[in-house]
Amino acid sequence: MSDIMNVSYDTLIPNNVGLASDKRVLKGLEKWHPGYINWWNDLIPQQFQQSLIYLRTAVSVDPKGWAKFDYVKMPEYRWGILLAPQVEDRKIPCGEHAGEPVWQEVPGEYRSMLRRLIVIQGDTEPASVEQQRFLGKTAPSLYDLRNLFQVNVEEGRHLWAMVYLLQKYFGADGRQEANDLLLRSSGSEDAPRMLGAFNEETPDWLSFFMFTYFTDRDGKMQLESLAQSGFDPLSRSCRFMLTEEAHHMFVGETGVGRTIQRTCEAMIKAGIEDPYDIEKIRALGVIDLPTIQKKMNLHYTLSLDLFGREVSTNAANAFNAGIKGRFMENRLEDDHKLNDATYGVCDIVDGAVVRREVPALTAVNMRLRDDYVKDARGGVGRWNKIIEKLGIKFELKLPHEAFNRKIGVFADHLFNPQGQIIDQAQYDASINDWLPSNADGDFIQSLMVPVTEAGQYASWIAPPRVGINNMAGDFEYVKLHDA
Ligand code: BYC
Ligand code: FE
Ligand code: FE
Repeated sequence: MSDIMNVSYDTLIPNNVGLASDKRVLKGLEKWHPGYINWWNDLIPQQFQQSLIYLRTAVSVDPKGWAKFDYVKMPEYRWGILLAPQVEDRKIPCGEHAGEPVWQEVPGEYRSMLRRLIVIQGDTEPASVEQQRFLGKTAPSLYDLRNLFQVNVEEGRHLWAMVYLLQKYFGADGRQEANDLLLRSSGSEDAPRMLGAFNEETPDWLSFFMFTYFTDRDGKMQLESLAQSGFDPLSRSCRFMLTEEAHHMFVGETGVGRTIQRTCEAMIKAGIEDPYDIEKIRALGVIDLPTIQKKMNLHYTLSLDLFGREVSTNAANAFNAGIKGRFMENRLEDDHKLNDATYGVCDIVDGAVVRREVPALTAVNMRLRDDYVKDARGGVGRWNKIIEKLGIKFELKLPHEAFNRKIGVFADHLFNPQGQIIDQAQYDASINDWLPSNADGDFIQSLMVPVTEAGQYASWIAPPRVGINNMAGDFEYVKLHDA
């Protein structure tokens, strides 16, 4: 593997892991490949499989020039297996083995823990593509359609990344897990995806943007933690996945931002000042800000559930083993062992939400969630700037973490978005003001009409400020194949 920067295209599966000379793994992956292609072909509507889409493909792991843009038919996308360059003399960054050389092979005592984390990570990737499978039919522009498919093919590649680790390092049970990743499916009754949020629907484009903002951001946080793993192949795999992840969150942030912008512009043009004048605003063919707030409440809280329980022995074990670190573990300044440290976790005492100190080792999930909340706030601030600049009096706010939760200490009680415990009657009376109702969903659905002319956008969303790869405003991002 002299030249890790360059990707070999001489096998069916592009890679920088020397697959050509690793016959066992190459064979395993070639065996897995048809099932993957079938999964893809069954999932994505046929008309789009034939279309030419302006996609970026990872062709190198050099941060300065890793991607190439070109028209591609999706089934011909080169899903590659790419690891970020090895860091020389890298040490296990945390836990009881902190400071020892990283593992290049699976440490036997942590095998099942490691496999479980890789399988969970792998499971979310195809799940998101399944959740987004119907959106192509209602894309508000060719630009957005291209972005959807870009995200989808890269989530497909992330699945490949985890399948490679399973096949290379986990033998027969790894191959079994790799096969099972194609058997489970989002929302299925018999074989659902593993984590809650990945069995929810992504019914419309506003949900898609919220999902890529909030849920892909959980992906970012989890990948950052797994990039700290003492199991070096996992670390390198996740480090490269993170370079792709940035675009997914960009799609989310700008998508929501453009939606907000269009709403505010339409209100001003029509002389509507009150953001709660919902009927009038909706009649303009845009999504009112309170409904955008409700969508945000939903996707944010679903994503919070993905951090697991506030106090978790699973998380403590993974950290202590050096299998999963904290966010930016290598930049933190403590002993990286957490033997005596404590951390404040959310809890409920006498009906009020409080922070309670617990051993920091058991609070690793809570800490990552705290880091996530900080990270997620940034974009909300930028969305509010758009509203403010256009002169509308309205502020989007992240709801309290206790609201609408299914996992952890908050799951057993009902809360309002301010974080106060409420009873069922209060909840029922207000829930339609806090989460999207069926009527809200129907209204948004009514706006989801496809726009397929280059440079044109649906009524409810503003054009982007810059094109992908600096393309002009009327660039044809997708050459559609007639259905
Ligand atoms: N749903 O001790 P706890 C992405 C289970 S997203 C269902 O807190 P732990 C992407 C839990 O499994 C990133 N079950 O668990 C984004 C456990 O069950 P068992 C995906 C849940 O392990 C967009 C029990 O409850 N990657 O990449 O500390 C598009 C006790 O909980 C849930 C990862 O998540 C839930 N939400 O924490 C595409 C990284 N939460 O084992 C892609 C790998 C908890 O007792 N995963 N449970 O039967 C992990 O690090 C951990 O498994 C979790 C859970 C943080 C998810
Ligand atoms: Fe991903
Ligand atoms: Fe992603």
